Amino acid sequence: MKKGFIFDLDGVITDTAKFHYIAWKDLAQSLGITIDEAFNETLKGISRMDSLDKILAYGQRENDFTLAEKEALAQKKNDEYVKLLADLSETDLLPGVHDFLAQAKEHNIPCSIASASKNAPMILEKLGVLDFFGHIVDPETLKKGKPDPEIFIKAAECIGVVPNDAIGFEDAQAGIEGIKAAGMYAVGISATETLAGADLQVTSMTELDIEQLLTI
Ligand code: B16
Ligand code: MG
Repeated sequence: MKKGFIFDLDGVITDTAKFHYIAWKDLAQSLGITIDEAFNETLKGISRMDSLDKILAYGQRENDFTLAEKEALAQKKNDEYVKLLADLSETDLLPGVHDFLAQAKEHNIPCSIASASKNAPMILEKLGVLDFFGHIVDPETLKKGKPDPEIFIKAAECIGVVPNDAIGFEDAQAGIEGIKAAGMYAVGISATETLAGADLQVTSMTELDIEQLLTI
């Protein structure tokens, strides 16, 4: 019997990747680097600073900036990203998410968020689902990002569930690897790519049967 659910944010609860893309593309352009949507795919689930490092390396500009300059660039990107989120609302929840969270609440299943995003609390509030979560892991407290299992282990611990009794929901390969390394059941959510190692893959949350999942 499963006792807790751990959710990634971007790509699982809502699709913020398109806004990350616009903000990174503009920043990269200002540095003379052109990125496309395929490159943006490689940034999913990756922290803000690691994303910047990947972009600079892609444009062969990795040795051109001090740490302070890179922090300013990351801040500039985030300022634009946050502006793009201004109109985010409940209508931006991915299909089936609200229903699934409401059912989890009815079953008294605690839920937490394991996202690399420092903007997660603000985004969840705008989406109107913040109250469904007992805990949001602060990515600043982590030693390693996904695919390391640390974030998932913390997310389970904070809602009082042992990893073996938890189910993790992810849209990125690195996330699925982290969930499995944490010793949890992994549900992959993607309509476009096959997530290797997922115990179950669906194209959207509308396909999930909570009663069935709980008995796994
Ligand atoms: P922020 P997830 C990740 O979210 C995004 O997929 C990734 O593109 C982004 O760089 C990262 O959050 C950090 O976000 O700049 O808001 O702190 O998939 O882990 O929910
Ligand atoms: Mg994601």
